Amino acid sequence: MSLPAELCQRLRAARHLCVLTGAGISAESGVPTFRDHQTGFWSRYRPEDLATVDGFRRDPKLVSDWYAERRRLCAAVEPNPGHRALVELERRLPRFTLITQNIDGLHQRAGSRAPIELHGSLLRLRRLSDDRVVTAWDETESPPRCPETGVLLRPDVVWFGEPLPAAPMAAATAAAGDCDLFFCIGTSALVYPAAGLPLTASAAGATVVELNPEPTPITHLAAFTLRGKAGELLPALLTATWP
Ligand code: BJW
Repeated sequence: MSLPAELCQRLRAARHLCVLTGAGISAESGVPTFRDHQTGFWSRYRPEDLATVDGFRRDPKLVSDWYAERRRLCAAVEPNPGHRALVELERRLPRFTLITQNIDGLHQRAGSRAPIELHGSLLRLRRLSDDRVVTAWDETESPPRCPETGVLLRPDVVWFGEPLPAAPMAAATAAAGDCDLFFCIGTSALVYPAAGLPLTASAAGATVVELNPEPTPITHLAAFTLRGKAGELLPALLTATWP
């Protein structure tokens, strides 16, 4: 695979690499993306039924079952070479920030140190009544309820119309505004505010690089666009940069 020599040079010299990942980085592990026309979640389900609080209030069992099924799937799959290449980049560069929209925990399982989770995590639930986070519950109960109070538990994720958690969003915005290289990997860049981060980086003077088999609305910002699968492109980029 031939990769731009200038990109390898900028990566080798990077002071701070900031990476934003989306569902595409986990696709090669066997986790469906959201918007793929054949296999994406939104080709089979309506986002307003499964990824809004109104959908949850209407049918908590349907939504809880969908997240329980995703928890089982994610527990059964493994991080792929794309996740692992990011761990290697973290090890090689003086400063590295990983921001993910994914809730699957695969970056952590690959060994990434402190990924910033913008959309929450599959591995936590929280009480619908007061947002208190719960890490242990009866997985056979649907919808699950708080063991102490009996109130409904919802996934600790960010649904449409909900604000992103303040501290992770602030850390992500600060990193995007203070990096010299920004990689946008496996995201359709359609969902805000995460999709605004490459714009923040670009406006602050960073070189934006897109790794995605398909063009996206942020492609025009990218100085380099690598078309292909993250699990192939990232290891190849590592080898080309540090032969
Ligand atoms: C590969 C590959 C391979 C495939 N290798 N690549 C501004 C403008 C317009 C709208 C808005 C706006 N600001 C806010 C909004 C509204 C809304 C929004 O953005 N809507 C748009 C869709 C129009 N945003 C929100 O509602 C957000 N909240 C908010 O703004 O709150 C404001 C507020 C403030 C104060 C009070 C109250 C409110 C919240 C958004 C939450 C998104 N939630 C979800 C579900 C999370 C939990 C879960 O996972 O179940 O997050 S939706 C879903 O989309 C999920 C994802 O994280 C997110 C992004 O998807 P992603 O990761 O990009 O996946 P895909 O499938 O779209 O793309 C995959 C890509 O991979 C593709 O490009 C492929 O080509 C590529 N690919 N194989 C590399 N091997």
